[in-house]
Amino acid sequence: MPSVVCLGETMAMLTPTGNVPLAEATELYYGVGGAESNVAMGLAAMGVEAHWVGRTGRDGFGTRILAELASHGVGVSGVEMDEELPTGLYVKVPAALNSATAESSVLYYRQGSAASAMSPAMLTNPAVSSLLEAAGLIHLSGITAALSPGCRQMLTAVLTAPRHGRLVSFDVNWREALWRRTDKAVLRTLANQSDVVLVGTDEALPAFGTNDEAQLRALLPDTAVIVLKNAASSAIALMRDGGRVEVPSLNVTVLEPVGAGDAFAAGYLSGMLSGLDQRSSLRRGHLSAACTLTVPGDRGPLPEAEVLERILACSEADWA
Ligand code: KDG
Repeated sequence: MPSVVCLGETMAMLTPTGNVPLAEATELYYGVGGAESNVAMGLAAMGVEAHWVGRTGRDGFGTRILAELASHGVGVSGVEMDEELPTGLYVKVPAALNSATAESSVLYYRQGSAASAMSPAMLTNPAVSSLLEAAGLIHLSGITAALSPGCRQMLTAVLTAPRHGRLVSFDVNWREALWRRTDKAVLRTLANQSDVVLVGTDEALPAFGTNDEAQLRALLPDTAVIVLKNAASSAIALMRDGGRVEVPSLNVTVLEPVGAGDAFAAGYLSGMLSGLDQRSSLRRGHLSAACTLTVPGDRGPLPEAEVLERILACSEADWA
């Protein structure tokens, strides 16, 4: 199976333990989080050779991130550690504590981070360029586009370089807090240069100005597919040629939603890379997302391979 490079920022993550508000917390759980590296870990768990490429500070957080990713089987040979700039940090305030919104909220401490200094220059680092050249798929996200002008230029450089059959997937990963001062029009351009675009129905409107299926399809180049995810009900693969495949979501009790989109991406992309059709790839996406939705962390463990195959073989009527 082809290897995958997931390119973006990974941060240290802190979250209160014991279901108390941040202001009263005395203990914080310390982990790592980043949309693209979550996808890399999800892919590695499914047997895909996956690499995370990005930048951290040469600090304890950076060292922890590298160790954590490596322990999940993700390649980190293309990671740069900045001697001066710090690793980004985010604080996750779990859903149960946000009674007003019933959604997890995040506080970012990533402005001026080592990853925000990514630019096209990083692609010329020999360790990075060799991974990119060998990859069958490069996975990007809209988060990176919001980090800095250099990050946007780097995404453009990846997307406009000769592909030689290499695919690019782009998860919009709309993060309201990151787009307040940046023109989001770039997201349409990036989607238009990608082979697979993943977007939530709740993200499509702020990111693209529409959640109409025909208009979303029109954003894509001829050969591309856009996967429109409505977390609670279904995921729909929309092909540029008019094809449409819809698969209902699994009915699970959601404990904590952060990371489920990344898990979906990992499941869907692993299906695609294994040569599965859209329906089977979407089912893999849902199953992988369900494993994350039902745990408090950003990543849930997958069932054993044999159980996974049995669930995937069930009829869709049995999924609900
Ligand atoms: O998708 C999960 C991510 O939101 C989380 O891991 C942190 O990458 C992150 C971000 O920018 O919000």
